[in-house]
Amino acid sequence: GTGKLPVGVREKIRNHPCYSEDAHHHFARMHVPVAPACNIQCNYCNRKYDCSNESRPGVVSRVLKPEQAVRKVAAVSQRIPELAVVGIAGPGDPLANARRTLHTCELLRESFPELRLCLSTNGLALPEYVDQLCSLGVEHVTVTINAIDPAVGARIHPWVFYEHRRYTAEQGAEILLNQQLMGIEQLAAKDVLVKVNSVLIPGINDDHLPAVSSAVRQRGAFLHNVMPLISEPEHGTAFGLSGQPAPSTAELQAVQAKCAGDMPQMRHCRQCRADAVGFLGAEQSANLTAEQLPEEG
Ligand code: CLF
Ligand code: SF4
Repeated sequence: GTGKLPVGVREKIRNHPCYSEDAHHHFARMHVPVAPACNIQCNYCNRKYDCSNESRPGVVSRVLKPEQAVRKVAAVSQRIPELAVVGIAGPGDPLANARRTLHTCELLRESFPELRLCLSTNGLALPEYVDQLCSLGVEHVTVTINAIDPAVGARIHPWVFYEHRRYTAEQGAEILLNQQLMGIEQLAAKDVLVKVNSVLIPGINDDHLPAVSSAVRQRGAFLHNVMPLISEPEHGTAFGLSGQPAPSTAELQAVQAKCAGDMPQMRHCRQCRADAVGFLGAEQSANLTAEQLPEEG
């Protein structure tokens, strides 16, 4: 749990439904899907669906323009007064769409200064944007890190697109890893609360995630969220087609328990869609779709 954290941090996570398990019954979050593109390839991703780092397969999120996102936040905050956090989590990578993402943050900061801004990224472009994210008041960032060894990373991320060219295999995985770790350190130095998500992929990184946990804790992340691979053929490409199994609940819990020696674990993640709205896991408010919300105004 998060009980051992310093008072200042506890205050900052008090009403964030993902960062505080206690908060998730009382405070709601919403995602605005403003980020369609991605700058890496994950073997568990199908670009037709939402970024699997933070989401599950289903209906494709309709991408919103920044101004539409602000209107949606206005509509949701009227319906759900407990709305505390607005996150940008896809359907691609928020920082591979930096202009749209930063503009959305800017508009939200102006219109809804009381809402917390949250971002989830694969981390490849993170060091480039740390300063801007901080000056826009983004207080929470999630970085998805599935491996701390490029040899393991290369089995999960076959390529990254970095500084105008594509890097494959271990070379790509190493660039991704270095960028992720640098980004975490920079954010932590600026008191941004960094959570790390890891997708548990049996046979690929299950034994390896405790090492990920201790490495990211050393860099200043303070919460680790080990999420199960969603093994549905339409969701994954390489893994899905080769029949890569999803972990059982027992396997997931065993890995979370091993990682818990190093840092607090999130165990209430719902693997939200990039357009999720409402309380985590509360069926009555679960995920109003864009279609249920007014298009304008
Ligand atoms: Fe969204 Fe993610 Fe922010 Fe939460 S979700 S960007 S940290 S506001 Fe939360 Fe959903 Fe799990 Fe993400 S339950 S998938 S951890
Ligand atoms: Fe897909 Fe997200 Fe990975 Fe990009 S970071 S390839 S959108 S799962």
